[in-house]
Formats: sequence, structure tokens, C-alpha cells
Amino acid sequence: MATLKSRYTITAALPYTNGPIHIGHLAGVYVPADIYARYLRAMGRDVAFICGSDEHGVAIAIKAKKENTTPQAIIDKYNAMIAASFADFGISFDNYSRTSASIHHETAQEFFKQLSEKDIFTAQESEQLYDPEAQQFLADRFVTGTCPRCQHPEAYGDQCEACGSDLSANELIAPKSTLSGATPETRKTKHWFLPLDQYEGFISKWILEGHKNDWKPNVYGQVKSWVSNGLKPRAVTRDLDWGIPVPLDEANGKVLYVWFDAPIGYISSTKEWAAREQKDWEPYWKNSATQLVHFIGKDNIVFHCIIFPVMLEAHGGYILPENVPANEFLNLEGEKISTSKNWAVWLHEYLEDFPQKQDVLRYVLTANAPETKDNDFTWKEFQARNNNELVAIYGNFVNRVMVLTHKYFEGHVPPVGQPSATATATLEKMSAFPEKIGTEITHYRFRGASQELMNLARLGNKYLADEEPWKKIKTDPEAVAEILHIALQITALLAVVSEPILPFTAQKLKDLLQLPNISWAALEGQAELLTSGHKIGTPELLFEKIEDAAIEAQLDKLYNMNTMETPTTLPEIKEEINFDTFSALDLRVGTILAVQKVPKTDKLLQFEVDIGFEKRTILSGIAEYFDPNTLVDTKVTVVANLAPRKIRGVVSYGMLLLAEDSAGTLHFVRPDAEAENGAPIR
Ligand code: B3M
Ligand code: ZN
Repeated sequence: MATLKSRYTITAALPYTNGPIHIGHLAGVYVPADIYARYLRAMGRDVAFICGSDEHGVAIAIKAKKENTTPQAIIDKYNAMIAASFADFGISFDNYSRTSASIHHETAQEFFKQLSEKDIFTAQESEQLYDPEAQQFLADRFVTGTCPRCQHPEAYGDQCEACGSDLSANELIAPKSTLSGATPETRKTKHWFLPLDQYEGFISKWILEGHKNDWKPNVYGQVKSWVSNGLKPRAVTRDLDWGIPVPLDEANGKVLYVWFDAPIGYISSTKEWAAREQKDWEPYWKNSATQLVHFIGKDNIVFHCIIFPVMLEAHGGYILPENVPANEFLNLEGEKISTSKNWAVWLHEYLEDFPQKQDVLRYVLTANAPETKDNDFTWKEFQARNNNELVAIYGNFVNRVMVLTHKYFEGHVPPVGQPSATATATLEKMSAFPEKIGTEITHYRFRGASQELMNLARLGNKYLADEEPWKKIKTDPEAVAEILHIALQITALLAVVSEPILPFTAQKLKDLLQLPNISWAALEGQAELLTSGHKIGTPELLFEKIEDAAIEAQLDKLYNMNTMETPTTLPEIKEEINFDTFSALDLRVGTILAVQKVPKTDKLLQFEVDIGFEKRTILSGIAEYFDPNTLVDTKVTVVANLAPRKIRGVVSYGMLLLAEDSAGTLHFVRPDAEAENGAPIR
């Protein structure tokens, strides 16, 4: 077990308040951070678990424009929504602040002034991209274009989300304004640059040498590639009207770059918390006895491993992060989670559909966390882990122990004499679990921690199944007393060590057992958690089975089958595209050879389509609109080069084109009957 420090500052990435949060946020950042914080608190450490809303930046300005409202209205709406979601899921921040708070504006401006007075910045005029139509300089998400590193077609002006590279807008190939679609001009403007190039040695020594063995390979590898590509000065001011004003007279009208101010938000949130708790904030950020850990997603590595540490180093007097255990991304049903395509499981919606099941999601997202590679969330696995692990192992074990204790001993912990060899061996195995789980957590292996927790429940389940107290009760009640005494110790230990991952279940189990308050730290050498004669409460199920219908409903919602809004008017023309974008589509003539309904769904039809040179399986959610028997031999238009997509276990190779009129009626786009199958449609 890693030797623990006395004090921890644990930060979780500040979510942008430009939308609600989804399961990808929980899996990538907030559940692991919460498990880590809860465990360290349970081990008696002094913990500051810090977060808050990230309320500046272009993404919020864009959202406000889109919703024809103000950035302030956007941040107020989503700050409240996000804070509520975190509270609902038991993410136990000591403080959740917001970067629009005055304490943050002051802290960020003070930080900038300190660097400016130390002549850290290089101020220079340069040609920046400018949108002549919107009459606005373009930076960050105001401009998109092809990434010069990986050719990703939709990189942003400050970062490419595909390869993680940090970019400046001028580097983008074929840039385009996201405000007006215009091709930008360049205009002179002055900005203040953080000279990252001068800190290559610092980063190499601190990370590439100092954290070679303890930082996750995905994090270490990204830092290494940036340093080997050469760090470049980075502008930390912007020509925007939404953000924190730059505290320099000569910079009026400019604001701090959001990624300069946001990480300072960890410090201002700590200050806000310390003031409320009448504590001194400085030990949490300036004392080397404190361990600072940043929990983030992989797209934030450059900001937390290079830019923010350089800011702290340049400022002086701050500690640096001991670790930045960034997770990879969580996909959903085989696709990247996408806010714009509504391809997500939103936390507020999850709780509407699965009330009181926060711990089920916490467990599944932890057991399946994208710790070393992108991973996939499927509703089938969600159901399987709930039914086969939480219900069938954990819940079933606890319930049987409690029911049998009431049945045979009126709910009292039975006395135990000289323990048998089996009992001793079982207690020995049981007592190893706090350290096993703790070691996984302190090494940021939360998947492993969740499986060790389940292994403790498996130990209890197997012990009960092997010892069969229900058979022995008539012939050897003493043996049954020992069996249930031991089994009850295991349920009590489960209640204590479940708290970081399953806080709601842990509390419920403690209440059911009427377990005296005992901390993880006090478990060491504790022989009995429930002493003989202790009266336990009435058993209640901790988990319940999730039926197929509930999973179908989620999949239907996700595939947007039953929430297709019937349009009342014809939709507006979409954003203009150029010919290249259109010609990337490969449309072909096809003929329907066979149609069948996809089992257990009421929306999906599975087509076999002849497109001349091959036959394709194509799914379409139109079962409600057509009688399958009338469709064979229909001529159709096929999108032939759409990436294959697995839907309800069937891979769909392409898409059929249909027109939807204002009455909501669907019509196949049908080439002429004599058009040859496979003929390209231009
Ligand atoms: N607001 C989250 C993101 O990139 C970003 C994190 C800031 S942490 C200081 O989605
Ligand atoms: Zn890229």
C-alpha cells in the first residue's frame, strides 16, 4: 500500500457550462476523483476535493448565440444543472465554485499581474484570423479547420480533439469561421504569450525524468510527444467580449484565454472553501507536504501537465501535481458520445428513468472505466453488471445473511466459540480486502478496486453456499451460529469498504445492519465489526433486477426511434457545404430484396438490398411507417459509404434515403424503375 500523505488537494476538471453532463464525464473524471477523495477521507486524511463550473471561453459564447440569449443566461442555467447532477450522484466536492465568481476574477487577474510584473510574458503583435462578416477576431472554437498534425477536418483554433495537439488558429488548414462560415482574413492584434519554449527543460526534468514510472503511459506519452515536437509560446489573452478582463491598461478590450483562467479556478475555489471553513487555503497549494492530484479527461492533458504547471512554476511558491491520472474516452453503443448529435446518456435523464440507481451507474462506469484505452458503454452490459453482480452476488449475499439471522437468531449476531479452521481462513481472506481495495485506489486503478470490492461479496457468497447453514440448522445450530457470525462480519466490512464506489449502498447497508460508526482507517486489526448480540435491522433489497424492457426503452430513445418529432413545417435549409463535402457521399441505386422486423423492437426493419455489385444488410427505424410486405422490389437510394453501425446486435451497412413531409409521412427516394442497381447517383 502506498504510504499516504497527510493532506490532499484533489481537483476535478471544471466542466464547461455550455450543456448538461453525461456518463462520459462521470466515467472519465468525476467518479474516479470522488472514489479517490472518499477513500482518503475514510483513511483520516485532510482532503480538499475541489471543482466548479468553467464559465468563460468561446464555447459558451457560441451556445448563447445559438440560443439567441446571453452568455450569463447560459452559464446560470447549466451551472445549476451541472451542480445538481453532481450532487445527485454523490460527487462529494468540498467546494463547487464557478469561474464567473468575483473571487475567481480577482485571483486570476492577480495571478496574471504577478507573471506580468515578473516579465514572464512576451507581448507581441501578430496577424490573427478575423471574420469580416461577424467583425470579430477568431480564436479557439470560433474557428475550425484541418489539423496540421493529423489532418482531422474539424480541429479548433486552440486544440485538435482528435490527436490532442495544442494549436494556434493560424496553423489550421483551410480555416473557417464557426460564426458566419466565412473564410477568415488576418488582422494585426497584440497578445501576451506564455513562453512555454523556455520551460522545456523544466517539463523534461519534472515529468519526463521525475514521473517516468508513476504517471499513466497515456499521459506520459502525450507529454513526451509535445516536448519532442518542441513547446511553443502560447497566447494567453483573447480579443473577446466574454471572459475575464486582462488587468493591463494597454490590453483593454482583451480577456484572459479561458485555459489560462480556468485552472486558476482550482485555486480560487479552494480559497472560497477555506474562507467558508475558516481555514488557511495556502497549505493546500503551497505546502510540499500536500499531494496535488488533477483528475481530467485525455483532451485536457496538455493544459494540466504543461501549461498550468508552467504558470505555477513561473509564478513561484506553488506545489506541482504529484499525478494527473487522465482517463481516455467513454463511447456509447460503439459510437463517440456527441452532445450535438444527442448521442449521450444525460445524468438528469438517467435519474428520471432509473430513480435511486445512482450506485448502479457509478459501479458500471467504474468497472468499465476507460482507464487505459477508450471504452464502450452498452446498455446490455449495464443490465448484465447490475443483474449478475450487484443483484446476484452483492445484494443476494447480504439479503440471505440478514434473512437467516432473523430466521434463526431473531436478528441478533450469534455468539461464536473457538472458530473453526474454515471460519479462521475466511476471516483471514476477508481482512485482506481493505488493503487490496485501498491499493487499487491509491494507484488510480478504480476498475481493479471495483472488482476487488465485488470479490469480497463473492467471498461471502461462496462461504454461505459452501457452508449451507440452512441444511445444518437442525443438526448443528452451533455451526450455523458461527457461519452467520462470520458472514455478518463480511456484510459489515462490505458496508465500510463500499463507501468510495457505492456511497448510497454503503449508507443503506450501514443503516440495515445498524452498524456502529467505523472508519476504514480503524479497520486495521479490528477483529469484529458486529459483536455477538448486536441487533441488526430488517432486511431490505439493496439492488433490484433491471428488465429487458427498461433497456429497450433506452436503446429506442438513443436511436431516436420514438422521439422523432413530427415536423409541422418543413425544416430550414442546413448550413451551406462545398462541393467536396457533397462528393464525399457515395449514393447508389438499389432494390429491396427482403424485409424483416428486428426481433424485440417495434421500430426497426432489417432490409436486404441489392446494389448491383453486392447485397447489403441495412437497418432503418421506419417499421411504424411501412408494412414490410409491401416493400420488396422497391427501388431505393442507398448511402453506400456510411460507416457500418451495429444496432441491436445487427450491423447496418449504409442507409436508405427517405423524405419526410410536413405531415410526418415518410416516402422512399426512388430512382426510376429502369435505373440499374449499383448505378452511382450524382
Ligand atoms: N472546461 C473541460 C473540457 O475541456 C474544461 C476543463 C477545465 S479544467 C481547468 O471539456
Ligand atoms: Zn489533430
